[in-house]
Amino acid sequence: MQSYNRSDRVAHQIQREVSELLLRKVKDPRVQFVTITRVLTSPDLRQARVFFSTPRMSEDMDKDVLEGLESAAGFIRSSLGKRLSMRRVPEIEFKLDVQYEQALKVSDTIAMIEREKQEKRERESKEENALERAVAAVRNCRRIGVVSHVDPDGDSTGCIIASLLLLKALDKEVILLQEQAIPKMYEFLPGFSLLKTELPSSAFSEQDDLDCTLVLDCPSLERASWSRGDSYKSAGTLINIDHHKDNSYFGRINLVDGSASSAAEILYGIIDAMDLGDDASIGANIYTAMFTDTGSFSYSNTTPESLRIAARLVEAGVDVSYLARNLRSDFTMKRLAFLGRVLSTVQSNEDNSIVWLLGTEAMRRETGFWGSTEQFANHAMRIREAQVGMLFLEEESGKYKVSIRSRGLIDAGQLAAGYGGGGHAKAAGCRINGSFDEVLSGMVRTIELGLEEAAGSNGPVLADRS
Ligand SMILES: [Mn+2]
Repeated sequence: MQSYNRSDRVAHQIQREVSELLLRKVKDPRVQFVTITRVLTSPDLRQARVFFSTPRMSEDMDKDVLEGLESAAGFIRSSLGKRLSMRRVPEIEFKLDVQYEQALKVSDTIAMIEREKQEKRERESKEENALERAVAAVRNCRRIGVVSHVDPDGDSTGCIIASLLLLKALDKEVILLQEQAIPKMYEFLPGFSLLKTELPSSAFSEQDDLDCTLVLDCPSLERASWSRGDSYKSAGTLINIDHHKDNSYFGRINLVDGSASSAAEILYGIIDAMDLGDDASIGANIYTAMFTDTGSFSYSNTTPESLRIAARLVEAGVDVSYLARNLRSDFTMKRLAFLGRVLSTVQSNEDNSIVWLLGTEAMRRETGFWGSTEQFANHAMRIREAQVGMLFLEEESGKYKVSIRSRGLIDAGQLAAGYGGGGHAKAAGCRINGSFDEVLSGMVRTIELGLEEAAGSNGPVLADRS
């Protein structure tokens, strides 16, 4: 476990440190504009090959840079020794990164083409007035399909039910193409029963073409939960309603806005254009979708526009406390009892920058709760000073599942990767074997080193575990 990816990590650190030293400490003008592109270390960590790239064009000048680097190597190595706290600092060899220089030229061109394409699509969808076209398409169709993404969440659920209510009101023949069932926790939503009464798509043959289909909250067609395989070929005019920034504009009509809080916020534009913007049942579904995708109107995607729509929905009679109660109060008695045990274990390091919780098998048995502990780790982050929060969940004796949360100074995904896990910068996880005390002290030490390092740098970091 200790040696997992160690040389990668050391290489990464050397890259960062050498870049930093060149930027701040080495005054030689020859190395002024050098970029350290990557570092390879030998498995025994005795040698490090440091690749660099330079914006200068001629080979003569590359030689100049190399000489500059080589004359600074001694200084860099001794500085590394102090900054990395390694017993033995690797020998350093500098090398021009030819691959990188070529890749740079190619990737610049590709990025430029992609950017132009994306801008063109965005322009087109605005120029052709996508909202008007979508409204006309829905108004003129007879049979219409509705689908959202796999693993439906609050946004997809709200969008689907709001669409069903809208289309029923317009007297359309609606086909629910969603393969995966909508989670039962949303059964409090007005219109939830339509999910059962609407004709399931299985009642239709492949030949029953649809006039048009609403594809909701899906960045691409691959993400859609189609119940008929790739039968979207018979799905008619695809109306793509989405807020993912990486949306592929797969629709005939694309109502895509990466700055919208939710797909529901965009769908509301169609609903309002159909004069149903003040319908409280539809509104409850739109509100629920916005509420969940904005973390109860608390994430940075909460815009003036989303709050304006929310205000209109409240005016229309949407009962916000009823919805919030149903969305938030989703615990069973056993789950809450188990959470209580877990919370009572809370501990932290000296300055509360690292906070951890523990759930044991014994607690499971005592409370009879064996279900999901999703979101439990978030409670550690309720300590204001906490930079990193962790939940250690005993899966069997000597085996722990660790959920990690980070405010951003430490890259949680990288930290987890150091232990064979993975995830995102702010939420990640891994599995660890060993005695709890040992596992814990190892991780706390690693994070403390990282936090120390972060205090003197400006990006997320992860300290070496040696
Ligand atoms: Mn969404």
